[in-house]
Amino acid sequence: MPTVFGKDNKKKELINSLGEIYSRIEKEHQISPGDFPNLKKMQEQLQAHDLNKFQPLKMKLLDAVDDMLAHDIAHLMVLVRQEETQRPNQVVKGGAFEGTMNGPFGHGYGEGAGEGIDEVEWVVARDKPMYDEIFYTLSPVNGKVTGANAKKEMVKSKLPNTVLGKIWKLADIDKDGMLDDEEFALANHLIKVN
Ligand SMILES: [Ca+2]
Repeated sequence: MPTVFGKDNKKKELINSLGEIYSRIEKEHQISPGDFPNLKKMQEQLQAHDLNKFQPLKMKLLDAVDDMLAHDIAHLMVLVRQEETQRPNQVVKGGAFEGTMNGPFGHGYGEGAGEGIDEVEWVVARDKPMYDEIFYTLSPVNGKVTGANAKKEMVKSKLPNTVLGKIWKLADIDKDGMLDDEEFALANHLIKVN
């Protein structure tokens, strides 16, 4: 889990690997090195940039994305594949979806849980107003919707319960069993990319 030093470490990591990132992007998109900002200058700018000024949403999402990339996406994709091949459900305990393994979620499935993950941060931010509108129809109390209410909305996706349970675990960042507007937006985004 990210620590209080996470932001500084992230910055160091980014600065140190910037050269590598450049060459990877060059290869992947066939861009000539001359089209990039000067490496040294860019590193200096990053050094001077205070990542702590990022909005909480961004930092939360960065952490969540880190987490996903680290282990959850792989797991999620395995679950999706299992559903697609009609193999027996794997038991996943996940917040509001706990104990409802045999609910009416028989035949939803996705295509590539990893799709769009690189852009998850800005995509979520871009679509947030849309998710907010849904959020406020779910009777939030003190800025949060209950697991039961969020679930009512999430099951409309027709995704299998195993996958929704996993998404719930990813999206309920502070693990309080409820979703605030940012967590709800993240949950909806994860549903969308499934
Ligand atoms: Ca929460």
